[in-house]
Amino acid sequence: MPKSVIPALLACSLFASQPATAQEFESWIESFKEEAVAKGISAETYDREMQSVIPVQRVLELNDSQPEFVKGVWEYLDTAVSDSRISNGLNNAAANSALLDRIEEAYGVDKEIIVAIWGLESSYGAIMGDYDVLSALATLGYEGRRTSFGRSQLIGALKILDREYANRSQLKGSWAGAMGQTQFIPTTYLESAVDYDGDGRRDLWSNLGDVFASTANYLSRSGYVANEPWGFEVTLPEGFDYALADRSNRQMVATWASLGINRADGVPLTDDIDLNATGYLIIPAGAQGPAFLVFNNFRAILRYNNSTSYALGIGLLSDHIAGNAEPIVQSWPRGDRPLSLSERKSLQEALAQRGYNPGPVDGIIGAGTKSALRKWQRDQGLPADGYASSTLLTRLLQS
Ligand SMILES: [Ca+2]
Repeated sequence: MPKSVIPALLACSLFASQPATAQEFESWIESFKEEAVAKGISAETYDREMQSVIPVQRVLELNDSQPEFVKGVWEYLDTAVSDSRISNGLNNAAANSALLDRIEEAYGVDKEIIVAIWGLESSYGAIMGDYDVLSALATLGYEGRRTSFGRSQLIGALKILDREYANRSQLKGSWAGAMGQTQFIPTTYLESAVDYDGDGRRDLWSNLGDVFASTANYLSRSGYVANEPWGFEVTLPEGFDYALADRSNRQMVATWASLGINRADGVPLTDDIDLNATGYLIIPAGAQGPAFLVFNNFRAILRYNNSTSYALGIGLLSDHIAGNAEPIVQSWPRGDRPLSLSERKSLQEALAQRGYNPGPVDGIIGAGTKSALRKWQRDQGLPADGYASSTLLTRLLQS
């Protein structure tokens, strides 16, 4: 086989100002072969598939970008659980009800959750990404802040081809290598994708049996249990200690009930639920917004995408698809907004200047910053929710 060659035109357009870099990319593709072969990729597959791989400028740009502004969780949910996504979800669930019933039964994963993930990941198969996955992952693996991710996923993508689970022409996805109707990265695909219809292929692009079964299988492996709630909105009593609303603070339903927490829809917290089930509280927009008590299935959804907004979007959308959605009672603080990256750094600097130790000034609101913020809030007589909003920053800077 010929050595890997970057088509000259594309290489020029990408590295026009850095002619040496195209050569370096090509050399890297050649040198990476040894690692790929050591990890079980046949030399034939590597040579055949990697000769057409090219670096993708847009992938480099997206990999480098750190967004300055963040959406409020309510803005995210406006899109994630929009009227059109709900009605499309109901239509798609109805059109595939027999298949979804079989897969729900086989995997022990509620079909509404599968449909909600399908809806958020690709708008029910409409938007799957059309990057050549090998090129996108080779670009990430070559340089930048995700080389380790890019390289391991590139090996995974090559394994998919080596084992003939899918064709190269099918291997399209997002700029970060997420593929098909429920956006599996290659290693997840290898671990959890299922050939449900038994044709020898794990077709996450066009076979809905494979798509739904793979998603259910992944959730099941992540600890999902059928017929248990993902969570629901709750009301907190006057004077509640918001520091208890923390992912690490998992308590039994009976304990939360004893603290005066109720379901927002008026149903007693202890009705129709295992009192020993453990859950934690989330307040995604701080004390001014709604609170939710979430359970093990919420954590399984987080294994799909480790974002509270995402998991909440899946849970709420699934309730609509199941036909048992309750309106959110407490309103979101739409008049306020989350902090931008530079404002988050200002917050950390201001806390440090005032003797509260938020850790490094990196713009990441982690446990250290939240803890420092809560201490400052307590000293100010404010609810200690650790939520960094625009209003709070203004008040902090004036203190
Ligand atoms: Ca199949």
